[in-house]
Amino acid sequence: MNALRTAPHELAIDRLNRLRDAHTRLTSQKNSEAGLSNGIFQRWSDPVVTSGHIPLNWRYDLDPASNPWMMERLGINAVFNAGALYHNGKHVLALRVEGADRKSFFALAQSDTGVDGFEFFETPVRLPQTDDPDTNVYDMRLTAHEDGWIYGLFCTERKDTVRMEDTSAAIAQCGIVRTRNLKDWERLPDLRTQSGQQRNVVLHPEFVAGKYGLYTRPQDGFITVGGGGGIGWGLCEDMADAVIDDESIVDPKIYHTIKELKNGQGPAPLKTPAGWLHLAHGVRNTAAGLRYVLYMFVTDLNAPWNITHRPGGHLIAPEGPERTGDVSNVVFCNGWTVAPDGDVFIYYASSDTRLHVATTSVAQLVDYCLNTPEDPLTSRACVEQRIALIEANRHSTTANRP
Ligand code: M1P
Repeated sequence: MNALRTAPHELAIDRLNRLRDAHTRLTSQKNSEAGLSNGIFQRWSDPVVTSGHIPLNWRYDLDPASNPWMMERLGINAVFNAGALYHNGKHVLALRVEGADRKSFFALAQSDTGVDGFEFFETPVRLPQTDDPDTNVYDMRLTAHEDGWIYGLFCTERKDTVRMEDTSAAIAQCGIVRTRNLKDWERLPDLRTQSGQQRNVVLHPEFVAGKYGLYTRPQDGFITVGGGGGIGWGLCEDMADAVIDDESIVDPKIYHTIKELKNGQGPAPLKTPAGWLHLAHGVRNTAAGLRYVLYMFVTDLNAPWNITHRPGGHLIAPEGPERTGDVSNVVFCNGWTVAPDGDVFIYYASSDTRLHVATTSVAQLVDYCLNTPEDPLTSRACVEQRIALIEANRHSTTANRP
């Protein structure tokens, strides 16, 4: 066997043609609604973006002379947790792309329909660095703020230098960038709070008493939130020097609920006449590991830290193939868009691997939030809730029609 044999030139050309065909087939595939919805949101048959959607020239050296086997040179492991914004008539995603080397970075892609046809910007985002460079960055939340900037708040992760002997010990904090055109990004200093670690920090889109409002998630450890946790709220004077002195928990984790272990704000909340609509993730522990689901709540229009409605249980939980991936049994969302007609596109990732969309409308989400009973926290009280529903149906003429 000749271990040093070279590939014939035709092999590279043939593989390149086949790769291009397969990529075009995947990226031009039309999406379709997946079955009968629950009336709250509609799932779609195909993920909207996967590792296979990443442009070929981001992964392959396309020159047969330097890549005779037409090998993938820089693999992509996963594409998930995307920030999102409806901007200039397009659904824009700030995707978390994870290379085969485990480092995540941000890539923007946009679509006219919001459910398929996402086209990537020419290159990934070249994120400006602070004096303390990021090791890893992920989960950007995009907020079009009333000050005129589009902010991107994301998790910046660095080695915990106090615990050098533990190679997995890390510190998570909130990095901040802003842009006006989604192409040129200005890096601002990281958010400073009283918490040793922060993740899932989200900027509220409007000023509150002349200040910037932020949803936070203080945590004691890198994975565990520890004794505190919950979704927090704080104000800061200036995003160019963002400091939160007072942080209070507005949505705590609660025993034997979908957010028993930890929770975190998803995208920036949506303003509606009924209040601010919030989407968040809740985590509980199981014998099979952590289970992440999505849930909603509503806050007061004039006091966006004050929860007025808490529909019980999850809105979206992992289903079917969504259940498996790099971190199985996870759905996570940090981006949604609203089209001018009030249609809402919820971009949720499954199992830290791929990105899906669920469609609904502001009207449906408001109805869901206002009319879904709160979690009454005990089995017995849950049974009473269900019997009340059964009783109401017994007396309803529509429900009893043959
Ligand atoms: O692996 C699941 C998720 O874990 C983290 O979220 P949280 O801090 O709320 O537990 C994040 O790393 C997120 O990116 C990831 O999807």
